[in-house]
Amino acid sequence: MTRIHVLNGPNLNLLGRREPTIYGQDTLADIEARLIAWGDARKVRVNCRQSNHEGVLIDWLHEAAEEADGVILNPGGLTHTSVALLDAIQAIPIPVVEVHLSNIHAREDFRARSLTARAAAGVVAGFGALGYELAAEALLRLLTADRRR
Ligand code: CA2
Repeated sequence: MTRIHVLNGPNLNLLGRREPTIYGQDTLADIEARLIAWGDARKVRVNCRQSNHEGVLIDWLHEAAEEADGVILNPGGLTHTSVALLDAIQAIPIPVVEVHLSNIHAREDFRARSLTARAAAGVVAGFGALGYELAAEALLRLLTADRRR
């Protein structure tokens, strides 16, 4: 069975409760429930976690290398600042797909630069909550293609 870990970073626990015009009305629990249903329909085990702490996200990336086939990661604001998170993504041998609810290229200049994307297999941005399912689909195809080689 394919195993995907979905990791969400700082402040994403607030989704659906503040700033709905930027980040949409779905809560993180709504998004996670849809991803789990997506996985159930495809025999993919989806494990979802959120932390406001950089070090915890790094520990979870290391753990994913042992326990998952791939990762979907929304690093939140750490996207733009965290060399440590970039190092952790680079250090693990499984693909990481980066997701952003908003189109980070259409916002403030500082959001257009993603440090973490440098190590990502791909990036989905600007599709709101749907982006997580698009990322899951892309990751699954990547993993399936990998296995055929
Ligand atoms: O668009 C995204 O998914 C972001 O990763 C979200 C981050 C932001 O710093 C990135 O530039 C882009 C912010 C997450 C904060 O989430 C909130 C949700 C509701 C209310 C307040 C913050």
